[in-house]
Amino acid sequence: MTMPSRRGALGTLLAGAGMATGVRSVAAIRGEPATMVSTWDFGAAANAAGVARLHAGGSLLDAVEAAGRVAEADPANHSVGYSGYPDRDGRVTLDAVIMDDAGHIGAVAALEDTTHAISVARAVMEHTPHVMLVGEGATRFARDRGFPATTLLTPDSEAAWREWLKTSTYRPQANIENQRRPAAPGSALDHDTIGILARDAAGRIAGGCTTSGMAFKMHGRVGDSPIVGAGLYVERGVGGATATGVGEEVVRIAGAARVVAAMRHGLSPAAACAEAVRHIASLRGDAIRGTQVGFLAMDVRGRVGAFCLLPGFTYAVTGSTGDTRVVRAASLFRG
Ligand code: SD4
Repeated sequence: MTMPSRRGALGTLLAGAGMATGVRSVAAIRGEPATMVSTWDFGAAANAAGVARLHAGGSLLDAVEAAGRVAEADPANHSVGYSGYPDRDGRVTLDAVIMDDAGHIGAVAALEDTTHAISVARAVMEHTPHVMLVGEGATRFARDRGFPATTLLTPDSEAAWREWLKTSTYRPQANIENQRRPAAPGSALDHDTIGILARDAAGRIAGGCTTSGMAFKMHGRVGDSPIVGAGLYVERGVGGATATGVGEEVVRIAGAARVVAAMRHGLSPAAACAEAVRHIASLRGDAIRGTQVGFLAMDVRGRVGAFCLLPGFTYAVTGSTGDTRVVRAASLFRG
């Protein structure tokens, strides 16, 4: 078998990414490098909390955790932490991960009865010899570490689940994350996952991801979000990437690790995200029709880029002075 040369493989990667239209890295907020980025519109509030933590002297991990906790505590946000939509058995199960660029990682999957999954993930990182705890073991660990037991299923999310039971059709809806309806905060349209990347002036980087996963999933299902290399990856000297959307498609290609690898080989954050999205499309063909996957990446210089399968994925970029803007990612398909 002839192996492609290193140069040949990179050439293919670059050519593929270059084909994407409208793929551009967001260089900065008014010329300044980004400090923090998060997925979806609600990433703006999360970034504000994270940057405030940095300004107060917190570490990158402190900033990532603070940002994740904003989404987790938001009762109007039905797929992160409190009031997350349950699985098909009516149980709210949370997945989260946190990592820095020095090889420290912690994650939980299928955590129950605990609002701040990202903090439990950090506790796994800091207080166990392991990198991930799941299910009952994760929940027991959270209690042992003093995280309060909280009922995460609210009347709104329970009502949405009971409505879903009438058909029991599992069909993930694209861009449900941004279709928040203040007038109907229990609606099945109210679902989110937050992926976060933070960077300091020295170019060090950390990230996190927290979610209740796909609404009405099978009990025990774990998506991409808590899996290092799928929902999140950061690498010293290169940058970081995070994913959102249908996690099965992200896990299949080790998505975030793939984006970071492409940046390591010289692609911009936007081109790296586009390359990963194109790979999913070529691998899956018709099977991903109507499916959303979005990648968001930031390199060590503070350049930011994103790309997605379907239009509608947005992300929040915060510069070093604290200015934030929400940017719409370019997509492979028109809809
Ligand atoms: C999952 N990727 O569990 C998550 C869901 C998500 O915005 O990102 N929703 O598959």
